[in-house]
Amino acid sequence: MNSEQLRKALRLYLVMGSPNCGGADPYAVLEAAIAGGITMFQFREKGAGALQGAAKLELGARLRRLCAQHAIPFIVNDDEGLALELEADGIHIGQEDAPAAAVRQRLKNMIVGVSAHDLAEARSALAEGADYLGVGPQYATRTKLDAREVQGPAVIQRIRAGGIRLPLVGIGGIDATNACHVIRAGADGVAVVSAIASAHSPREAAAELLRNIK
Ligand code: 3NM
Repeated sequence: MNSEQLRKALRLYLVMGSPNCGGADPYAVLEAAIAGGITMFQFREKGAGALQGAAKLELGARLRRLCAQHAIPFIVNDDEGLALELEADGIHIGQEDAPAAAVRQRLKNMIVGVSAHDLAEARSALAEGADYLGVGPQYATRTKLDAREVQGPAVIQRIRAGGIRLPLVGIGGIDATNACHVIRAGADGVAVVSAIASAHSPREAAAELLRNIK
């Protein structure tokens, strides 16, 4: 996938694992979200009640197949072994995870996404070979307990003004009411967890988000 294809795929990026689905079946949530129009998916099985070991692998494999059937890029959060095992399209790593340059080196053919919180981190991620950036938290979030201070879309403007043209998504507290501000600040797309995964209708939630960022 080239950079322009990746930019398009990042438009509406669902990030989730079973703890984010409020008791609903993650497979059904992903199926509905795909029907609603999500363009990329990240398997992030983290937090209280997250599956481990074989159960995590099994769920990942089912979600991976579903994405493949619909040509939705499948990204694994922060676990190189799992990304390889699931033949993921890519991996997403945070500032606290393995260094991006080493991951880039080991997973040559995968999409490598990196979380960046300011221009300096965006510059190092670019230098280390990141394919895209996740920038957050844009707004207050209850999904990631160790999220940093809310930055607002202004951080995306600063990263773009600093000359970083890498494909980029905003993340953190994004929903249908505020997604347009993230796009206007210079993001190629929005990454969301709860706005879709905990919605009464993930399909409608995805469709509404998409309408608001067109
Ligand atoms: N990363 P929700 S915020 C996974 O700031 C993640 O890097 C963040 O969840 C960051 O869409 C976040 O429910 C959670 O607010 C986003």
